[in-house]
Amino acid sequence: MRLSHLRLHLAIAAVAATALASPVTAAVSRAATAPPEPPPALIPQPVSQKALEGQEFTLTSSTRIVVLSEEQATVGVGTYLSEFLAHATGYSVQVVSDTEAQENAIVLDPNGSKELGAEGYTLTSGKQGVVVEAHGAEGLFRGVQTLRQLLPAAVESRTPQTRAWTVPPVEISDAPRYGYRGVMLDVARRFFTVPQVKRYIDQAASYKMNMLHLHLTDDQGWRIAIDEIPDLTKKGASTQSGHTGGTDWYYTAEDYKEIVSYAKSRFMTVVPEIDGPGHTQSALASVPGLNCDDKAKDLYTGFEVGISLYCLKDEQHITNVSSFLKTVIKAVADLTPGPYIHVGGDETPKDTTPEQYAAYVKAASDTATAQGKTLMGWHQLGQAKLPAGSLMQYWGEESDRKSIGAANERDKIRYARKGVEQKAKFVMSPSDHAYLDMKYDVSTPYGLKWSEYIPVQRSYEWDPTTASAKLDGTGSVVPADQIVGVEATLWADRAYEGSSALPTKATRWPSATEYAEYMSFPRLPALAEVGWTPQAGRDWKNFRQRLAQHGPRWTAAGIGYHPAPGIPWPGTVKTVEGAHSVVTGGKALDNRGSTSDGTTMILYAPNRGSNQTWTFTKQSDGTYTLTNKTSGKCAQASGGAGTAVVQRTRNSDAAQRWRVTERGDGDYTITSSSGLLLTGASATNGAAITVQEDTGSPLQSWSIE
Ligand code: TNX
Repeated sequence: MRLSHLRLHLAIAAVAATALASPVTAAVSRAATAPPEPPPALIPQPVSQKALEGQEFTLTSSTRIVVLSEEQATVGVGTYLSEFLAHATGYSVQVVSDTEAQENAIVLDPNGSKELGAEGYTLTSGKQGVVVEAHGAEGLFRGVQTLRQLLPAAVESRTPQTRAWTVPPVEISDAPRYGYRGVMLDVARRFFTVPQVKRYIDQAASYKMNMLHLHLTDDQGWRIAIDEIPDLTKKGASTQSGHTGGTDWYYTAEDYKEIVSYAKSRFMTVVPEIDGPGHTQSALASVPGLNCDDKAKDLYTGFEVGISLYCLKDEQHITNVSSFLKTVIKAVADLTPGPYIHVGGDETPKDTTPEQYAAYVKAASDTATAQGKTLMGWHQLGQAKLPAGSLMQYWGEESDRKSIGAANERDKIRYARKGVEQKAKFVMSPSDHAYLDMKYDVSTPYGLKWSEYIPVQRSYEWDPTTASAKLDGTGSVVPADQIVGVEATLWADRAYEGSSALPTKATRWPSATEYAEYMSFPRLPALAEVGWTPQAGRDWKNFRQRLAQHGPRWTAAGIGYHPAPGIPWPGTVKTVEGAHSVVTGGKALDNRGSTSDGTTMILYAPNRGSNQTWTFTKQSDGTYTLTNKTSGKCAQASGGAGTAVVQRTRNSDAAQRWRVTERGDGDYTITSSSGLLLTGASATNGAAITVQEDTGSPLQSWSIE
């Protein structure tokens, strides 16, 4: 083992060195004349990445995948890669187990140093081939996702394409920031079939997500068959939000096992959630003894939250609930190899007493613990006594953070604190960054906006270590050493068109996949990078460039993504002329919705509403007027440096004429007729807009979207 290990290192070094040294004339002369290739657009951004000199690797029909192990999981990564490549290349790339690296090969070496961690890897490519090295199969799988992104976008196609399959010469060394990087599907409000879940697993795994949280039960449906309680699915699975009459809107044990094993083949762990004591109408409608009057409730297909609660008012009913949970949680735990059982705990009705809540958490945690599982739940669980090592999922937002340190801290903050005191670990899912069911902006057909509109930039620009801190980043409620990762949650309460209102008979309901892809792409890749890449390695302007290059990959893969504004998607021609949002520091130029003359302009959370829509009209001198869609009035500098920008009825004043200049990073400066720059005072809601000398401030750099 030691020897072959050493030989292998030599082989890698040889590949790299040859790549560096090989004086192939064609490559050198091309390098001398052609502009340098842009660095490959990798998401998540690796920890370190270096372009090598020399030639690219070209995958051909004779390339082999050489796995330096006979272990099943490791060979499985080779087979996975071969099957993936077959679709677009049409090649059947042979997978062989061997003890040495070879040329014209993709070498998968699981014998790398332990220091790489379970998910870390290195990848070196050159003319001779590609070597991915990791400490075990999982790291190889993550590295293979990187290799996928080094190949041309067409490799994502499901049908054979004719073209050269090249990998640029690079050296990458990588490992994740966090060990828990999750996605959640709300299969309760909207049922996802097994193939739909598998498709989402593939998409999430391609961005190195490693946990799949299935929200299996809620008011609107119960989605997992429990042998001992057939009514749970016979009755409880017949509904979903807005719909009745389902006969197969649930997973049989076989279905669930199929999901678990498919996820495992993509190195994702399934986290099943059985929500309670609220969000339980589907159970209350199926099992009479869970209700205080021992009568089954009606099924629910509505759109509210906080409407239901297990009966926890007396010993008898606490016993009923406990034995129900024992049966359910044992059945689910038996089918789940992963360490976690998520028992919900969110949004109980207002009159729920602390005793009732505690009785639920005790019943749920006792049985989860008895099954050898780690308890997971929404942060509300912190208010009750938790077993050691529990995992909380924090979903507070900016308005909660504002209350930190005040006499009356919000519940979300108080409960998170109590979880922290009990030494729980945390997964961060702040609703105003990580909720994939929030609309991007006013024009998003699906989803909700109770937390915030979440444009791509907002899903990207946050740091888990300050997601529960005061707005200035201090006083974090959840300390960094108790954070294990992040999760992107795709709720499905409102998975229909026109979702700002309740649905009607005429409402169009997209397929679960159509909904999932539109809401997740491009935000899932953004959140994947939040979980994987060190904070210091992340930058929005750099990310949006890389993200744009993934559009063609999604098109090739048939992913129905949202071509969000503000991302320089290839093939789209950018014009300043026309209607735009104008964004700096993640906030948009906003006229406060005012129609009056003289109103001062501000920055506000982007929503692409008419108050934030500005029509740029080119003047004969090359400058532009900026006309607001709500008021029909033009942005005007009211005076010299430091004075406010206001809106005024269109006039011939030079103060309404703005010069728009590209900065070279995709953003613009917007300059008044007196040579002063449009400037935001701070990246906060309500911040003033003035004209200022060029100070180099990032709030003088505008994205015209
Ligand atoms: C709140 S956040 C919920 C869900 C809804 C979601 C909609 C949380 C733990 N519970 O029941 O689906 O908002 O955005």
